[in-house]
Amino acid sequence: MQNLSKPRLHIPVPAARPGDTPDFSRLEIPEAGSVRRPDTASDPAEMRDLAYDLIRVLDFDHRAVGPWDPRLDPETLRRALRLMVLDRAFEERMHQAQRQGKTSFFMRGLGEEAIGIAHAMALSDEDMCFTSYRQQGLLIARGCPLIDMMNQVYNNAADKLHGLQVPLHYSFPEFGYFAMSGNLATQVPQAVGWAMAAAYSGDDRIAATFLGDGATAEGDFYTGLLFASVYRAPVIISVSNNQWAISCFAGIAGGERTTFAARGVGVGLPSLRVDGNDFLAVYAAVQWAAERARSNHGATLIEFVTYRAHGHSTSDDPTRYRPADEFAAWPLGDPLQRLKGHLVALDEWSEERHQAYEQEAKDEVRALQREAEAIGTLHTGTKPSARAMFDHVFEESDWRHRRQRQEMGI
Ligand SMILES: Cc1ncc(C[n+]2csc(CCOP(=O)(O)OP(=O)(O)O)c2C)c(N)n1
Ligand SMILES: [Mg+2]
Repeated sequence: MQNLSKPRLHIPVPAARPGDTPDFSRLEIPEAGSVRRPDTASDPAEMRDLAYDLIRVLDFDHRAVGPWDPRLDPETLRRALRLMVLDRAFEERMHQAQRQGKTSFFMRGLGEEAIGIAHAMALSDEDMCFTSYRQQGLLIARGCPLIDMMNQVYNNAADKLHGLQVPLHYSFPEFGYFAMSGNLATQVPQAVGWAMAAAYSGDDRIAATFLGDGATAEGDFYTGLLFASVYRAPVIISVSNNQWAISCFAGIAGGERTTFAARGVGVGLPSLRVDGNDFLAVYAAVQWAAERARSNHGATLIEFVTYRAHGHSTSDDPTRYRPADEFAAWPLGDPLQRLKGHLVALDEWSEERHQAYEQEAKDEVRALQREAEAIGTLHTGTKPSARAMFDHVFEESDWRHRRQRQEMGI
């Protein structure tokens, strides 16, 4: 037998590299309001089309249209916008602090703020979240004190995690924020298992978990999806497809031939694909999935199509692998500007109010930052004691730890 043409590997390559004109022509953007909204009790087999479509509510004229419009009142919309502004101000300052050598590492969710914040607002505060590192807005929206987050980023003496975790790998169980796992996608089986345990023990809370497009390539993601589907676990699995996994474009994780939402179709999960930069669409999709989970119809997979506007982390230089002006060319825009545009069009917000609130948010963050830095930063002030390495990890101390502690004299 002779092959007609020899098998050759296909290596996906991004549409544009540094110096090229950004090219997002592969992204099909349907009209806002054009995607149907099935009943939350629908059979997943009858809604497979939604995994390949794109749910949008805000059109490019700042109007909210179509069946997914969650019809939020202006005060709720203003709250969402203020949270996005505050989140952005917080992340910007912490990023700057890293550049000044005050912490070792930081990551931003610039351009993806709608996702964490809309989840916090559409879920109940008691629902348990298993996040990746780009949903800091979720914690802010749940009222976690910014100073506690800063102290963790600085790993200073007031860090509630005693310097045991990488900066911004928070753990705030009191805000329904499970200890963040740095190993990609491991949070998916954790969330699914938690949701299974909650359902099994008659707890009516649900779980939500977040991962990136790149992390979907991990086996943990598929294992989690399967368990979530088989046992109808009350969990929402949210994929932020921000087009990049550090320097690998989403095609390397399989985003070239099909959608990330389509991964759920194979295991029989209802799967939605949503404009992640449209706060209203994100809110509506999470609300839909939460209602489904609470009414015993099980899990939902949601892909949020968005763009990672900043570098992956402070250890990354995106100018080495993508055009510098890609975010400006991103066809789904900036989530903060889109929500602001909507509120202004409704005559419920103005440029003056926006500037005033931006200033207020920056001042608040700056004042808290001074407080946190007075306690300590990476190289200044008081630090968690070295002994903390042995405490807070295991419930009961092991003989090896005792010996190591003796060796260190602490
Ligand atoms: C199991 C595992 N493999 C690799 C890494 C290193 N790593 C950290 S973030 C990252 C890229 C993740 O990209 P994506 O899932 O798209 O999320 P994003 O950073 O874009 O939000 C990689 C490879 C890791 N932390 N864990
Ligand atoms: Mg990514």
